[in-house]
Amino acid sequence: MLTLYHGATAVCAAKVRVTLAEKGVGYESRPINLHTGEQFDPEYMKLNPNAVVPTIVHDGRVLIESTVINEYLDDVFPAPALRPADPYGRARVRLWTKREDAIHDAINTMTASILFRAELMQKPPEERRKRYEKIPDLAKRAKWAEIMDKGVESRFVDEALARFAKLFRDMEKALADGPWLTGDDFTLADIGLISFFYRLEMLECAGTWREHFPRVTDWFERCKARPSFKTAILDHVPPPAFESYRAHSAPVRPAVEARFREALKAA
Ligand SMILES: N[C@@H](CCC(=O)N[C@@H](CS)C(=O)NCC(=O)O)C(=O)O
Repeated sequence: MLTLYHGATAVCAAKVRVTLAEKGVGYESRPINLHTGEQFDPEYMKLNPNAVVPTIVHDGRVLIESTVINEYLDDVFPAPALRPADPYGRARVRLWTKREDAIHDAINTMTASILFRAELMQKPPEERRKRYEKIPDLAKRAKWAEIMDKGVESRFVDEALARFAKLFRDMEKALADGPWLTGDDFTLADIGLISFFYRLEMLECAGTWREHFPRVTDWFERCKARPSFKTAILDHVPPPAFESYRAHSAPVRPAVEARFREALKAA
């Protein structure tokens, strides 16, 4: 029995849903509403003390951290394999998945500064602070406080854009050797980045990757053509979310894109 605690648009949870979909593994769905703060429910935090999704419970055993969960799922549901059998091949996959926390942090910076901030600014300061004062990780809490104050002018946005620029360059290079990040086979390396790219697309930010990185652009189209993209990502995003993401990003998009071009020069 497999239970997945996840959020509809939560990109880390989507990583796990893609793996489950690729393997055809069903699960009991436990949605956690991140907007209303269900992640801070003490009962949920007994499972995931970081107050984040995803969490799985498999045969009574709890596991957190999307990258670790994906490796676990690949071990316990071996077909189809999402990592090569040989140690060197597995290490090459891990070189990509190791970066996912840093890239996720950058994705979170963009979403928080463009979308969450706009939503929270409509609330009184006291209520606004409550949203992030419960975050257990102090560095993440400080980042949220700065983003609420400065929005896309925050230094965290420049750091995020620099991470994307470096990632896109590295991906473009790697994709010269095959359709997927580690060569001929679709692996956890690819899975770990799909929902992040989709978030960037929804926010329409750093979208100039399409101008500069044709192989990355084609790679993302290949990812979207897989049935798992629809069942694990698209089907979970409520249509109003698209409108909301686009509407909030429109006013800041030109400035963000300009700074992304600067980041590309330095990457
Ligand atoms: N490193 C963690 C990150 C999990 C994470 O931050 N999840 C986000 C959604 S993508 C979340 O639950 N955020 C809730 C919050 O920040 O309050 C993982 O990969 O599982």
